[in-house]
Amino acid sequence: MPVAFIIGTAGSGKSLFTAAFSDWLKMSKQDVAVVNLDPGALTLPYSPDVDVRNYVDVVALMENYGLGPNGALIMAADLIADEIENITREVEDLKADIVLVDTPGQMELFAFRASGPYIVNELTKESKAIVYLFDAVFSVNPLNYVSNMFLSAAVYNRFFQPQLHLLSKCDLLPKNEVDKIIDWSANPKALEYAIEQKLEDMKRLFSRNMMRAITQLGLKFMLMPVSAKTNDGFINFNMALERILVGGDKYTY
Ligand SMILES: Nc1nc2c(ncn2[C@@H]2O[C@H](COP(=O)(O)OP(=O)(O)OP(=O)(O)O)[C@@H](O)[C@H]2O)c(=O)[nH]1
Ligand SMILES: [Mg+2]
Repeated sequence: MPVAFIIGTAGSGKSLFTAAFSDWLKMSKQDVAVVNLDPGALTLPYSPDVDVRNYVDVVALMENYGLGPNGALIMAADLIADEIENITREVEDLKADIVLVDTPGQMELFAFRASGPYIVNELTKESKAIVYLFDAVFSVNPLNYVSNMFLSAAVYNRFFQPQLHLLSKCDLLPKNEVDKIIDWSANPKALEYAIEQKLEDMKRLFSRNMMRAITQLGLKFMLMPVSAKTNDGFINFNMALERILVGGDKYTY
């Protein structure tokens, strides 16, 4: 079963995108299952088919081990890795044609510790994709944009899976701002120009050298604009995802 992992910095819109895109796929008669991998989620905008909160209880970990919230989340991530066989069986039993996985709020918990890549590898041996969200409001500033490029390059370096990049929450920006950010992602010269225009001194130097380093690595971050409020951009995104996961076919015939 093909699996897409939705990743992004805290609050970048992972859960709402998972909710909206899974609903959209269902409307197109696609057999989709949704997995919540965030042990710290209090409420979710969708009903998960498989939920790691049934395996670990972050509040209990805090109480029983005297941990703070982040220590408990780290412990939870390791416990989830221990339960991966059961979680995988639960996911497989759903026999869905495409699985969307909503990942933990704090991206570093999933991406930068051993358990995340382990979970990604164990959950399916079939095709998978990482979907990395750039928050549109945060990305308006070239400094933030470059920081996010750096983070998504770091995520790629952890998973080495096909990675798609979304500009999330596009409904919150005027169209010309969205177009500008999309242009930065397609055209390094446009980004360099914005860095020269908007940033000064060390921030300019750092941002320029960071973006050049990433560009020289051959990493491409063509952003696709989406909104989980209006479903804008879902058709384009889905075509790209279908190409990666099922060779351009539909998930469900
Ligand atoms: N306008 C608008 N708001 C959005 C969109 N996507 C998410 N939001 C809002 O952004 C906030 C964070 O969204 P979430 O989906 O919880 O983001 P998340 O990445 O799952 O957050 P954590 O798991 O807590 O890191 C919520 O208030 C959402 O309603 C969008 O496409 N448009
Ligand atoms: Mg979330």
